[in-house]
Amino acid sequence: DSSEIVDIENYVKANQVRPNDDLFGIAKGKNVVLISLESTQSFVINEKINGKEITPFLNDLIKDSYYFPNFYHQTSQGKTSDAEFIVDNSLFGLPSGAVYFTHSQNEYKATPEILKDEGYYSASFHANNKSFWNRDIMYLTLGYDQYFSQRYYDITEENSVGWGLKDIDFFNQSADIMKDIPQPFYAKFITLTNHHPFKLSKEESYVDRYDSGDGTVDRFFPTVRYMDESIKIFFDRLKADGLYENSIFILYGDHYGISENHNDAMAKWLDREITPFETVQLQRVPFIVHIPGHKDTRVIDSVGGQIDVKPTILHLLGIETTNDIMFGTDLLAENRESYAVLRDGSYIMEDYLFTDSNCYDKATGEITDISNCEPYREKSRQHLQYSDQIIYGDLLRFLNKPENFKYQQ
Ligand code: GP9
Ligand code: MN
Repeated sequence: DSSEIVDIENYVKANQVRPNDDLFGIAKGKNVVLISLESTQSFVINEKINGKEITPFLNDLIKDSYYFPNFYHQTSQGKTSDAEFIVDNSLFGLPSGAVYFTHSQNEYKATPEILKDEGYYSASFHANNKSFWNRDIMYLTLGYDQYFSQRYYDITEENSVGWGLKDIDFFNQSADIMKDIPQPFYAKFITLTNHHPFKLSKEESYVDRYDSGDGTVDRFFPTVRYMDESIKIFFDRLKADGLYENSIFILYGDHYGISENHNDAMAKWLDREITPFETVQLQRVPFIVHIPGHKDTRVIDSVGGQIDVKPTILHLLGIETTNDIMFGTDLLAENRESYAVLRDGSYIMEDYLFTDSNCYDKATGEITDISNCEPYREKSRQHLQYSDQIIYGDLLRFLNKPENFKYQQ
């Protein structure tokens, strides 16, 4: 009932972290270009296959950005849609099923809705059927003004592979569409070529396949490389079209591409056994914040996750979040705790990692005394439980309609 939200609100307010004074509002009024990197895990960043970089463009971009090597995806069965949900709401997806399907009629206060009040227009660009993951319905709920789905793209057999339109064609056609959208905008681009089964012709591959003998893992490298190229082309287009300077760029990996079924091939790639500890570490996905013209760029090692993206973006745009119910904290805030909890209850601290009822020392990857993981045990349980309670009970409706809601009943 409505009293539940009071406890949660008190908890969230007591745990808020002050934004970074130097960075708050640094991108005020700028466009936001949000790019979902399909199935991209951090283990490909700054690595080579047969002497060639797997992500040359992202590797360069990182040098001119804030880059977070210890950023985790927090998705579950809702995959890409869970990532979208977490990023836009700073709430977790559900322990099973996809919140995009099961709770699309709830009240939320997602980033597009918040930005609408600041004069922003929001759109999502993705060349798949509009109802996939129930996006057409959920985007309306989340406050998107427009969904440029499959039917807005010219898709032929020639320019398609695997799940659909190839990323290079997707970004080229998206850039055409962008010439006509209002500014400032919050625009999300969901890539697709680097999706299982990672199909791509040899002629279009910029790097070799890996040679583990596990086809899924072997094909993953060329499709990641292809996606990297598509983003380079997109950036070049935005520069040519005069949109680059006026925008900030937020890139995130949506979820793992290589499941635990491929541990043997991954052990070969990493040259070590895939223990439960390594499995959690493999849930790291790239997170890059690129602000054109901004000179303070660095690698930020602290632990974070998709839940932290919303406050990070809003604070860069100079928007206060003190009245929002969020379970993440601004990744650029100075007093932020280095921490992330995954949907399965695993959690990662600065020096320790909890998974599968064991506490691991991150420096060695060895099991250590469980008491080392104790400090974040309750918090981890609480965050997931509160977030679920909000979604199952549609509790944000009590906050979004303050005129109908009395705190003291
Ligand atoms: C489909 C794309 C991929 O539209 O988002 O979905 P996934 O299987 O990764 O959730
Ligand atoms: Mn995906």
